[in-house]
Amino acid sequence: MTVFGKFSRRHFGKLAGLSALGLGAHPSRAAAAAAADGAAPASFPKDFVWGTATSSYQIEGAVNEDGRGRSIWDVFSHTPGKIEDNTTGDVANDHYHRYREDIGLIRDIGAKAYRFSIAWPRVFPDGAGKSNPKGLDFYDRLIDELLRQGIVPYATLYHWDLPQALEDRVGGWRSSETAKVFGDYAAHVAARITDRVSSIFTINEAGRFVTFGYGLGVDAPGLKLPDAEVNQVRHNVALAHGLAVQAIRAQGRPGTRVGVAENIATCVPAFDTPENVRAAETATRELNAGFLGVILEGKYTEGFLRYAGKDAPKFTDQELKIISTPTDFTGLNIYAPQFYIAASDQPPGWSMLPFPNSFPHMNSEWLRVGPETIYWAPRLAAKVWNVENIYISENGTSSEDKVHPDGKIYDLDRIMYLRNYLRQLQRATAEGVPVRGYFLWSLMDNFEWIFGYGKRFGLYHVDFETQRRTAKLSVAFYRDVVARNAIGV
Ligand code: BGP
Repeated sequence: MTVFGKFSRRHFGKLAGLSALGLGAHPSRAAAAAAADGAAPASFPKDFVWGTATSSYQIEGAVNEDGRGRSIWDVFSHTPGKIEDNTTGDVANDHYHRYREDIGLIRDIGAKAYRFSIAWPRVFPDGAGKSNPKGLDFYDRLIDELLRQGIVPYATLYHWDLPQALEDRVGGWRSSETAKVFGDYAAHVAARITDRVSSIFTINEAGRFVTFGYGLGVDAPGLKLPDAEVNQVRHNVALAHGLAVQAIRAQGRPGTRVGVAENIATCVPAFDTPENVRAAETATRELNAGFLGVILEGKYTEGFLRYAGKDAPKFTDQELKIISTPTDFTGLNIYAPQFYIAASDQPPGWSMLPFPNSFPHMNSEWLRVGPETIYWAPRLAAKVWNVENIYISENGTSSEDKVHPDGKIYDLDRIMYLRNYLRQLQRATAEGVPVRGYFLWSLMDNFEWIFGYGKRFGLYHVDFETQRRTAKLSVAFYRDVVARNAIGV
């Protein structure tokens, strides 16, 4: 009998009991075990960046001010039948005029970072050529005010508001000309703001706007193109990203950091076995091969090209080089589990399991609840592409958010969602997954694309009649997380 054999079940029970009290075994493991139960506070790494996020068309309004050109979302939202509640972003949160007050809301949360986007048609009303001298003035004011209030700006260059002029002239993202002029726009912005902004996201959620805008016709510009053209659109967007990275390196202040913000196709192991985890890794690589993969690997996977067949995008080696210009970080927008993956004996070695109808979702039907998604997505991305700096560039939920007779908004479902997702994010950081920061979508209710004002994602409630902002209960929740850099008590 070995010495280990002498340990009886009782001994084990005793050790387990001691560690549950935090007295025995390995102290940090005991804390981790308790944390997993939702009991003990679980800290995020020192210097973890806490922020909130918004985008230009969703909040700015002022669509006809200071020389702004039209975007594809102006045209789309004004087309009858496209937006659920027949609204537009014409006024939205009137943030163009109320940005000072809105930055005060961020400060009141205690968040030290803010991710906003720049409207390309404010800067180049025709998409290219002559810049609008007043175009970047607003962002100068915004950035200066953020810095004055102690908040670090993170700028996004493209959050879907393509200049309509480019759509009309060259077919928008259908043409590589749009990628080229996006590079020029990136250079122009970088030269102006990188003395004060050191982190820039190029493109937000290509995965969404390419498929929904150009394939399914649901988002602007509302096209239903055949697969070959959709694949070409996605390739052009990836090229735009690469050209922007190079332009920022050339025109920006040395040390400016740049990366993409993508709604990675989220693959979650159906349950945690080594086989399912390996299957989820392979699925993550293949299902993201058309955008994130080509950016991070410099090539389309064989699986992607085989699956696309004659519809595969046309590209050159030179383009692949540009697309995969090294970046400094990778932004992942994480809301819901998209695919539960299991290992399979059949090629390609993994399968997607069907969702039961009873799978729970939040107030937005597409927003299935799967807190573990925010653990697996960065972990798998780090493993598959070896990325070193990950930001959760968006995470959050809609909620019905009715104002209670006492004037308050008790968004307990949002708090439930955030509490569970942040637990899983903490688990990722504690295990060494290199997540450096988190941007909660969104700072305030806003124009939620095809849902208009019908879906509320904000930490702050907005009364769109009066433009009054009111903190929801989740502001108190998030403020506490940020202040303690931890989740749980
Ligand atoms: C992300 C977008 C955000 C935001 C959020 C909510 O995809 O980057 O801009 O809108 O989703 O989505 P939706 O309004 O479609 O419900």
